[in-house]
Amino acid sequence: MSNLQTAMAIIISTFDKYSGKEGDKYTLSKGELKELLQSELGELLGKANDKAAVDHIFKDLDSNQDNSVDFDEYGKLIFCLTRMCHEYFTGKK
Ligand SMILES: [Ca+2]
Repeated sequence: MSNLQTAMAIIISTFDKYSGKEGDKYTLSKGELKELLQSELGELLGKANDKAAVDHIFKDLDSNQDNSVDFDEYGKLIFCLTRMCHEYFTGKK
């Protein structure tokens, strides 16, 4: 598998790992999102421990406001973080 295919597989399996914990197994509840952010992105986000920050991220991602983060909405998180890293590494910002 190419690196990109590996990355996609990881993005999918990470979603599944947390979305299956409680309630609807195809979406992330706020608790599940919080756990994902802390366990998988803690170093990158730093303040994911901050409840207000988690609330803010959750609200931003939940664009259809059904109080859960589905795979499309999770995709936005991944893309935003990837773009942030890209800007960081290319020195654009
Ligand atoms: Ca949603």
